[in-house]
Amino acid sequence: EITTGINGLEKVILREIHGSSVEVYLYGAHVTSWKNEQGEELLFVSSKAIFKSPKPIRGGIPICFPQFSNLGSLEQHGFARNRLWTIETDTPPFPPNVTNGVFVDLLLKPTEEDLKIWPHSFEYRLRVTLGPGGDLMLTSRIRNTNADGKPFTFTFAYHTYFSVSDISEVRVEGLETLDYLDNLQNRERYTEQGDAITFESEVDKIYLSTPTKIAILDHEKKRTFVVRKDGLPDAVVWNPWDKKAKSIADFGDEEYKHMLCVEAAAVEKPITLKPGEEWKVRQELSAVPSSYCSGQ
Ligand code: TA6
Repeated sequence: EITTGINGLEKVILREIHGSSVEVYLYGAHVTSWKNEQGEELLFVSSKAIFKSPKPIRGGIPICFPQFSNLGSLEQHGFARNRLWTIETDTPPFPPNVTNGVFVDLLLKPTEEDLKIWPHSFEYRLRVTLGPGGDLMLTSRIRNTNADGKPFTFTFAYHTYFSVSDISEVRVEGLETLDYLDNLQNRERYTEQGDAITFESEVDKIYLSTPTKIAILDHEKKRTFVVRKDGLPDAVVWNPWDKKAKSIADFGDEEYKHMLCVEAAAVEKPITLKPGEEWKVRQELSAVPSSYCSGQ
């Protein structure tokens, strides 16, 4: 269903017969809502989010392309998240055939303006799929359509903001003992300790060569988010905590307690595509009941 969202911005609502739903704005191809069959909101969107170009929406799943963070000359996290995407109906089939559930295909191509800041032609197709069990899958296909024979190189992340009851009672499993670049220490390389990650201060880490599956356990809700990713070797974990949150205008002062970003990404090894080449990646999110008790 295509409808008008905040500030007159168009959004698509995907509804699944058992009651789960997803909302994605054409602005930024930005998923802003993912609800389970009980109607619980699983993503965090700040109460101070500004739904107005050129500001990216604070929360949901920003698409970071063609640049993650400040790893290049573009604006922070690139420009795909503050561009107007279009709905594509006659999309070439997605391999693997991602068609179970309900989905919408969104397309982004660079404008003349974009080509001035990033002189490369591309077609970025994003398929947002809500599966029969309420899983949310994002599948990206990015093709180099340069007519000048030139390759291009980019970095990428699905900058997912999960909604959590209380960040101090959340654990992340799957990143133990991995190397990471610490954004709070000049992106120096460290090695993670041996047990699940917990949170008691600002965290901004790019974990490298991570496993396909990462789990985020919410104690109070007895719920585990599972991130399954394909083609995205890195994972960024971010919580601004109190001081940083206060310094971000579109972030409520206390909201850091109720969110955690775990971002499937390609950062350490930028991706290079030759003309005609296509890069296909995906992340699948599920929210399952878990018997996790904090302090285990
Ligand atoms: O993914 C973590 C990060 O790069 C942090 O360093 C912080 O800047 C966050 O993204 C939010 O960035 P944004 O541009 O959306 O405010």
